[in-house]
Amino acid sequence: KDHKSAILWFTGLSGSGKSTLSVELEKKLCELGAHTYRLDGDNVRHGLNNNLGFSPEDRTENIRRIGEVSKLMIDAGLITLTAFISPYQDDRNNVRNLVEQDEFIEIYVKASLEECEKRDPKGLYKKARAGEIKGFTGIDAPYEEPRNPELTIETDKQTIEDAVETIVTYLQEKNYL
Ligand code: GGZ
Repeated sequence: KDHKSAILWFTGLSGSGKSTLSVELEKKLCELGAHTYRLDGDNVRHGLNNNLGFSPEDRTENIRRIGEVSKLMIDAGLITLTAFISPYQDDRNNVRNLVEQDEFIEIYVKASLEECEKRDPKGLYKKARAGEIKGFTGIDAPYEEPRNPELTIETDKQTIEDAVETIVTYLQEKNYL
């Protein structure tokens, strides 16, 4: 089945649920016959971007490269799902401006810092609080909330299943699928 290509750009704090949501959404899109590719820390920060850390400059460069790769994937006709904190509004806007207006869908995966810290799946917040990690997003590095995201998903109020449904419905109503 034919579909439009687009970037589904998930942004949010560490532990907000970006990866989980993008994995589950990709499964659903696949079932619906869409051609997708998912970019996340595991396949990008360990490869293409393995020379980058978490300074503001490196985060900006991380997002810039991911944006350029996502743009190539648009040319390939894919729906690309990206799951990165992408804490800076300017960096996200720069990616938005790389592609056509309707090709960039910013999805704010929103959960309170308190909730993310409680989940702490990798124990990183604990380390950041203990001063063992410096410049951790939400603790001693900024997260700029999206000002005009196409969608906001509140993962402390909505199940992943419901969130997937919300996004699929959005894509269908806007004729992406
Ligand atoms: C934030 C960090 C940091 C610092 C390592 N700050 O929960 P995770 O582990 O899997 O997700 C976080 C991931 C963030 O990488 P991104 O490429 O998404 O960041 S950005 O968009 O800002 O470039 C976390 C881990 O890497 N991590 N150190 N200091 N997250």
